Amino acid sequence: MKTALILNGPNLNLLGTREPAVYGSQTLADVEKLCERACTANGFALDFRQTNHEGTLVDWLHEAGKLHAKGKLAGVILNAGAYTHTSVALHDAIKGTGITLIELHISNVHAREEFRHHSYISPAAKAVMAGFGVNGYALAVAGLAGMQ
Ligand code: CA2
Repeated sequence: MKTALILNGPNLNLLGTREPAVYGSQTLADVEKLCERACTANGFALDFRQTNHEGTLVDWLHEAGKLHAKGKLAGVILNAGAYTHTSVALHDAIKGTGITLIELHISNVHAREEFRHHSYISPAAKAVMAGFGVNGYALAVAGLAGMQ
């Protein structure tokens, strides 16, 4: 069974505690449960993580590259949070790994502040999902299944 690696970046540990109008009222633990169900339904093992540190995300993407090389990775779903809009390091880490990566945002970043319109992740991603709320995670898992 291949693994779906779902990576969450800075401040996503605060999900459900503030800004419910933008991000909904479900917590990150709720999102993990939703992802468990979606992965079971699609025949994936789930590895679900969150960090507030850019370098840790880079390390996890390198780990994903090694898993991919061994044929054990279905793909990565990455909500890089605010690093989406700033991080050349994440762009570089994704490029060249050969991994299938779906960029995910809970909110529709294009309907928000201009600084959220640019993504360093998009040019290195296979697909981009934004604006479906936390249900976007389940949709992305189904999308990943369709890419196998
Ligand atoms: O819409 C998304 O998923 C974002 O990736 C979320 C990031 C934001 O910087 C991106 O532009 C879009 C922010 C995550 C912070 O999440 C919070 C949730 C609740 C309370 C405070 C922050």
